[in-house]
Amino acid sequence: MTIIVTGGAGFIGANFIFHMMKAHPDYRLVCLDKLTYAGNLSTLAPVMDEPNFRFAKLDICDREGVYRLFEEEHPDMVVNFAAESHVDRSIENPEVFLQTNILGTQVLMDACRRYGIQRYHQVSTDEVYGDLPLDRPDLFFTEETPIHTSSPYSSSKAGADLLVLAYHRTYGLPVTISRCSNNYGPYHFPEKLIPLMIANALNDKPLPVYGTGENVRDWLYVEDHCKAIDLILHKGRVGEVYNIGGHNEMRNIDIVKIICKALGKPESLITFVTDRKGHDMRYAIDPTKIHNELGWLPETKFADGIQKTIQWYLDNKAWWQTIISGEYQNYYEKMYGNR
Ligand code: NAD
Ligand code: TDX
Repeated sequence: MTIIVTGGAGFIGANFIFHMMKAHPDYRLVCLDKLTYAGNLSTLAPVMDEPNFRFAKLDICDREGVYRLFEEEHPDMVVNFAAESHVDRSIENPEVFLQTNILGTQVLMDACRRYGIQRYHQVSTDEVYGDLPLDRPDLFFTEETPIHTSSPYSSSKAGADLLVLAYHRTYGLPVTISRCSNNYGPYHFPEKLIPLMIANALNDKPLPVYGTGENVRDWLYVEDHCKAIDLILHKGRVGEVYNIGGHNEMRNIDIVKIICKALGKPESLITFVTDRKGHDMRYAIDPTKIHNELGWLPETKFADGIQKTIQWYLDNKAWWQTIISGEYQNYYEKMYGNR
């Protein structure tokens, strides 16, 4: 079995490669990644020299390059993690989100049609469902919830999802889609909430909470997400969408306070800053379908996962400090300089 994993030098893709190398040592894994600002080859160092692993630096929008890779590797499956993934960046510059997230998905699926494939899996997000009100804790996103996006990022992911389902219906492409809630864990890029707050707290810098910090996200440990995708690839029904989430809703402000406490830092570092434009209030996944059909359940409780994650950032300072000192610094100034 050969699997092309796109975006495998990013947060979830890299964790997925590590999971698959361990769970299926007889598989060949080919990581296709453009290495944008969010891709980090050093993350893949532990598997780089494995005989059943290959890294190919490639843009998913590069049709010729993608076709060439398919001719060389004859993949049985493609798992598409490659995407522009940061909502704040999509508000600043939507275009690259449409290019990579929609047109790149099309190129990958065209390659699958041309060369044949057992499965094309699209890694999507709960953000395609829009948001839920804070005063309706009884409401959750199911796979039937209408698509109702808020940001250029979520719109581009929803566009890709619709295209994936259209390729299934029109061309019979054997697709599956997973829509997961917010992930956290090792190798999370330090522009996202949890790693940003850990890094800032360790540097005694202000902790910029958007708006009042009451927005709710449904957090899942990244390894649980990877296991769910593995299950969908092997046991999921073609043409189906599966929601992934662990019923772990938390307010942003409470997450930041947990991080302060774990690191022994004062809550006075918390600084409320201008809210994100169009900021979604609450995400909450109903994972009944994947539980009933595939027997998936999250294994890591948030209380344990967040401590493991904080410890990982303490033990791997070189990984995130290199990122923060580079191109990311310019971005940081632009986003937070006058906020
Ligand atoms: P990330 O930003 O950490 O990594 C994205 C990876 O894709 C990087 O390695 C980058 O170099 C690569 N990439 C970007 N554009 C590319 C292109 N044109 N060609 C090839 N490679 C390209 O993202 P992540 O947080 O790991 O998210 C992975 C996927 O999971 C995304 O599709 C995202 O929408 C989805 N998702 C993320 C979360 C989350 O909480 N992070 C939750 C649900 C779904
Ligand atoms: O500095 C910050 N301060 C802050 O209050 C940052 C970076 C974020 N926030 C808030 C915004 C959100 O309510 O924290 C929450 C989480 O923000 P992000 O980490 O940017 O994640 P989110 O916007 O929820 O999107 C994430 O989950 C769904 C991923 O980045 C997406 O790729 C995924 O689809």
